[in-house]
Amino acid sequence: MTDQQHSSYKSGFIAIAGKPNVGKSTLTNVLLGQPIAGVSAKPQTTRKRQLAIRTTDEYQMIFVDTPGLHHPKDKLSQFINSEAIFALRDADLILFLVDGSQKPNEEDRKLAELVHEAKKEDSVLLVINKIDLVDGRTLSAHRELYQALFPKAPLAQISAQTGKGILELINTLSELLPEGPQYFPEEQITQTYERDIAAELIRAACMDLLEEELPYSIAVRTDEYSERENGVVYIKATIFVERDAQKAIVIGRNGEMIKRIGTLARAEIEAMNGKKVFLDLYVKTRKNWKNDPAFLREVGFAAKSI
Ligand SMILES: Nc1nc2c(ncn2[C@@H]2O[C@H](COP(=O)(O)OP(=O)(O)OP(=O)(O)O)[C@@H](O)[C@H]2O)c(=O)[nH]1
Ligand SMILES: [Mg+2]
Repeated sequence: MTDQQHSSYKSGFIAIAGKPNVGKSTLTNVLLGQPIAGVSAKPQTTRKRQLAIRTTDEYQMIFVDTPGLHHPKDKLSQFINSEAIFALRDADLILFLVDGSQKPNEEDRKLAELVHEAKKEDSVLLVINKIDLVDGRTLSAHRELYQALFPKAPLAQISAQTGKGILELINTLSELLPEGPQYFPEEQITQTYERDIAAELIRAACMDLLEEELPYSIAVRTDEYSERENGVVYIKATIFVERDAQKAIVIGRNGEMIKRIGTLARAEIEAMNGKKVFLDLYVKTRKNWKNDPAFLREVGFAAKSI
């Protein structure tokens, strides 16, 4: 890098904020070009802040995928909300993501209020996602309602699923980024270890395949993550549930369900690390783990800053 380039280098933390299920983690993966964040069709998939670092000769964008804010019921939920709030507070830019296929609701409004309270309205970019799901007229009606939440914010419209609008979004972000240093080495794409990402991808597979409330009772711990001589990554992981009845469901009749979870998770992990993966999954019951601080630390919910 030349000195001249260096003086105008841009960088910053961009928090991807939004209510549960609007597509924050899908967008994070698209912006990075590979899966590092767990995605599922159910809300409240993401529990921890995760960085996705995109570095070029001109800029370094550090995206922070956040959990969608929701009503706290236990120690785990308190942790999840604080993760989102810290990310908002520390960000240079807030990418406020909404679901363009629906009108704004109370959750969108509450979150927008939090952003206003944090006096961050000048650093917000409003991004309307899921435009592949609606026709033009509905979209423009919804857009107006969302713009009322942030009247001064620049706007982008995307589909994180099809990739539409993503290049334009990146261009807009690069214009909004402040000048700054390259915080992370250029080959670093996240702050999380592959073994922790693997646990998140396994949990997201559980969330996608299991019905009703059960996914919210799940925690995943990677017990072993090692590369064998033949280049295959061996991963041993334990899926924790809250009750024995849930354990039976996760395993399924003749082990059918755990097999499906393993197949889906393995494909995602292989896309993440670019290697062949052997995945060895176990299921255990751990009563009331959501309120057990020692266990929460064990599965990575330590109150640490990024
Ligand atoms: N049709 C369509 N679906 C999308 C799009 N973006 C995301 N989705 C889907 O929306 C669902 C939720 O996506 P996530 O990325 O997990 O959402 P999130 O905002 O991270 O959710 P939480 O982590 O629970 O807060 C998944 O089923 C995605 O496949 C999009 O542009 N179009
Ligand atoms: Mg998410």
